Amino acid sequence: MKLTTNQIFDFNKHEDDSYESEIDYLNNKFSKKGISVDEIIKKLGSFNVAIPSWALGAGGTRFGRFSYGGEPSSLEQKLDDIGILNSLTKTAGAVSLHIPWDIPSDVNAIKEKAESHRILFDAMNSNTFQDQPHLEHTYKFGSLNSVHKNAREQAVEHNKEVIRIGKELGSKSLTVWLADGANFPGQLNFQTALQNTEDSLKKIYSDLPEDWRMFIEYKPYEPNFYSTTIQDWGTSFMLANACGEKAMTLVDLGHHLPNTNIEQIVATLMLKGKLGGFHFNDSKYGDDDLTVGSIKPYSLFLIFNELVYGMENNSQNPDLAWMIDASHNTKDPLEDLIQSLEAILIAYAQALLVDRKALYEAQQESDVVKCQELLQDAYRTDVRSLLKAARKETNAAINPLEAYRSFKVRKQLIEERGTSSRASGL
Ligand code: LRH
Ligand code: MN
Ligand code: MN
Repeated sequence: MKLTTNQIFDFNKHEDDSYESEIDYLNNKFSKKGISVDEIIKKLGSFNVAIPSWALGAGGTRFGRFSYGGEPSSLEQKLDDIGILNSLTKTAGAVSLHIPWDIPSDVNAIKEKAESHRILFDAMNSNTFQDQPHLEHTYKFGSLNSVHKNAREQAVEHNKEVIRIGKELGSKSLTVWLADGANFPGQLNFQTALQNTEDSLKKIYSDLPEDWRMFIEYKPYEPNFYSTTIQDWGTSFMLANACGEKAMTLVDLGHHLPNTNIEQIVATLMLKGKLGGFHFNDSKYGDDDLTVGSIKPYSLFLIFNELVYGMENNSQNPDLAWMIDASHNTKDPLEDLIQSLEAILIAYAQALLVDRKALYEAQQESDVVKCQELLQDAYRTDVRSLLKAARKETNAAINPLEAYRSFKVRKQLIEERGTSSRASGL
């Protein structure tokens, strides 16, 4: 199924337009501080986040998986789902594919399908954390870090193959996340594992086209519970530096130990021009992959505060690749993604409202109270009217979640695809 511009237009006609007076209020309040609400609306309208192909089906845990019905069972259908999200929000104009979960059988047909929904191919994800039926060597004890040369070579080859597929699709980046590590002390020689990883990454990097980037994702634990070879941003940063200019660190919000100051990591990486990409999600305990902004919205705001500062001040850091990396068991996956997109834009809008000039002055005077007040003044502003205005201007649905429900999208998807279709992925 596909949502048409006319359907969205008709939906918007019946929406309450009282948000416009809220914008007048915000305009009044913030123009006095030299902050243009119109500029913010423009920035929100042009913000785009890639949707991971594995978030379109119901996720699961090792204890079970509960299907939602109407799940996409092919890459084409996944693109159709993202098309729906993009028509509703105009913020989801890209997909991030995972190979081999999403190997296109007919590249041209996939490209055509993506074009018909105006979807671009964002970062390609390689997968050396699972064995595949046709593979000769197992990744049970590691891939790029393996003590077995054959497994390392196979994993390097796989990443090169992902680059080849990505080139055909028009992608410009590769994300490498490794599960490599150890479950028990003594299992691995840490130094050899790190050195093998570096050498393998350099081999992959040598195949990277000039206009591509390679993102190195870190994670402290899971599936290995004693050590992970690329465990933190420092290790990723070090490896990216060893590879070269086109290699950068990717921050996944769920890949930190509790209470890690992620916003400070963002600031450090942007200062050094090495923040490449972002995986948005939220968590209470570990890599929970919950809906963005559902647990710690203030942290998300503080992270965006650093991202906005970096985007305005760090020309040494290239444009960031934004992606959602969330999936779970109990919500309609498309509704969940709409909520995540909303939370991202809210945090972004609030960060754009920070009075940076006043903050700079308060910092120079070490006025700690004022500094906090300035950040919280932005955070406590209800910016949802700005999102609505941005959506109206881009011909998206003013209220995407309501529109999704009023169009009965899930019901139609279930009618088309059945209740037992199964999306590939986690
Ligand atoms: C690992 C991860 C990584 C994978 C995805 C499926 O936890 O965040 O980005 O590619 O999940
Ligand atoms: Mn991730
Ligand atoms: Mn993860």
